[in-house]
Amino acid sequence: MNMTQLFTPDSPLVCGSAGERCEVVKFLCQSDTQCQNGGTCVEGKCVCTPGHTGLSCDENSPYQYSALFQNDGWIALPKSVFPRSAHDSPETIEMEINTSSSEGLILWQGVVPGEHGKGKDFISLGLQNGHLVFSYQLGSGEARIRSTKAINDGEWHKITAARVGKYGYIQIDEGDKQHGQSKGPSLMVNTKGSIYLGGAPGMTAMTGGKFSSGITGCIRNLMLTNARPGLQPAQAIDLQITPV
Ligand SMILES: [Ca+2]
Repeated sequence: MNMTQLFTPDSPLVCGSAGERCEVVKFLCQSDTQCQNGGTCVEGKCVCTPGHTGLSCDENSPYQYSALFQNDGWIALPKSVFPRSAHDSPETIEMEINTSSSEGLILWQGVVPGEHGKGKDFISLGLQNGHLVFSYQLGSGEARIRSTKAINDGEWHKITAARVGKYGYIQIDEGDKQHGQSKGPSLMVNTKGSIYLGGAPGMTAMTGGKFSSGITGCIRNLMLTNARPGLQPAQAIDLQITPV
């Protein structure tokens, strides 16, 4: 590694009571230039770009941050990758997508396979007539937020979908945000199922008839974050994660 090793007197180490100096060798970055391959230095820690890992982002990552979907193929991610805490903590879905599909399921979390999803809590991203639709049901009525522009032009687009309780918005490529909200008093999304990308098993039943096809295209750099104190900066999710 081509970097400075810093001594950090305030690192979390149990020290003796005799007042001896307690030090541990630990890498702490101080600027982005210490993080290789385009990584950024956030609070002393290198946050690596996709495909790189290690304390200074100098190692190639064994993880897969992009996936190609076709013929109703899908990926299941364990629900633990998207933890939910309080009803008032913001949760954010970010990804880049490249598709020519006009209709289809991009992301779904709701019931477990075999259960019918009609009327049950869910959170979803999909395409309708080429437009992105962010939809969720918290228990007392759905929210449906649709992008003003179509995104199925075969180019890469960055998608952000965020929600705090019943209030949500979507944003495409740093453009204007479209806001919306769900009805009624419910604030929590209560979902037991895995997070499905690109499609889902038994899609029509699972989605309560909302989707009958997946998308054809690529998704990369998926990030699912739930703001809680002490949460690390967002990292892209490994799309080779073992299905559950
Ligand atoms: Ca609920």
